[in-house]
Amino acid sequence: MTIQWYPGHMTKAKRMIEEALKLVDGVLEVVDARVPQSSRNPNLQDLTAKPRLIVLSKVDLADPAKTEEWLGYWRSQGEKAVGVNLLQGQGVSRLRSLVARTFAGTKRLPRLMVVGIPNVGKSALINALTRRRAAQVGARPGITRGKQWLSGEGMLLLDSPGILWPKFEDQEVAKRLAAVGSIRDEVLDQTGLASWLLEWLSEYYPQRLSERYGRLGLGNALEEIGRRRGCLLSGGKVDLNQAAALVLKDFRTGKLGAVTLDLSPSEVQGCSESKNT
Ligand SMILES: Nc1nc2c(ncn2[C@@H]2O[C@H](COP(=O)(O)OP(=O)(O)OP(=O)(O)O)[C@@H](O)[C@H]2O)c(=O)[nH]1
Ligand SMILES: [Mg+2]
Repeated sequence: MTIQWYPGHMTKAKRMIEEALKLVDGVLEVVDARVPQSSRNPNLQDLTAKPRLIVLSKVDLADPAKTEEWLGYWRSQGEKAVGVNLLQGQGVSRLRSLVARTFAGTKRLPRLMVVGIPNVGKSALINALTRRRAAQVGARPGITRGKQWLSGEGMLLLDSPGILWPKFEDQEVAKRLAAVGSIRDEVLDQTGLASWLLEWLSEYYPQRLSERYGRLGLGNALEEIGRRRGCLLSGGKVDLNQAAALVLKDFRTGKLGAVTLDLSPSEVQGCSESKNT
């Protein structure tokens, strides 16, 4: 299974972002807390030297200890970083004050572009900051296409389409991004991805798996889950596609617990070097 997804609209979006970056005072880089390292687009980091704040979204779905470690690590590197749960508005006022402090010297209302890979919550963040529902949000990658300035109490915000980079050299990164829903499901081998995820979870979070699906034997976990959950084809064979969709949905909606797929800085050596390329 090789994962690749860099459709034409991303090339266009990247150009649009490059142009818009000239007009802004800073960038809010939205990063998914379940993949704090893998979801940072190396292209975006090269694009601008303007002030940047890292917004770690979906902390409700991530391992809290790892979230704290990542935030602490970035701050120790001189970055500004805040964790948020946009479904409940947690962390949003902290982010607001951080923006106010960071751009206190800017004479006009600071103009910030919200950037990040697909499906990390860029539009949800804009809605939280503007207290409106002007930006379209959806549980699939590739929702935002155009660009639009919105005013958000003390700042002007520009939404942008999620973009990836042309080639995943590290396929582990690609699988993690696919697992959290940042890569279009239609381009994925879902049964391969679900089997990989189950194997990963059985190594790092085994009790979460057994809490959800019961104890799994040494055989094919996906098949066993499919059988237990009644994902069957006529004739009684397990429908692996249906079982895979069920496992991925459970993971993405947090039913397999709060899980972080990337190792934390202390677990990884040389983590200041981007692993995304
Ligand atoms: N659990 C949880 N879900 C969130 C959070 N933030 C956003 N979401 C959900 O994540 C999904 C994607 O949100 P969007 O705001 O559309 O993401 P986006 O980054 O704008 O995506 P594209 O426009 O497709 O690039 C939606 O289903 C949101 O409800 C969060 O903090 N926690
Ligand atoms: Mg969007």
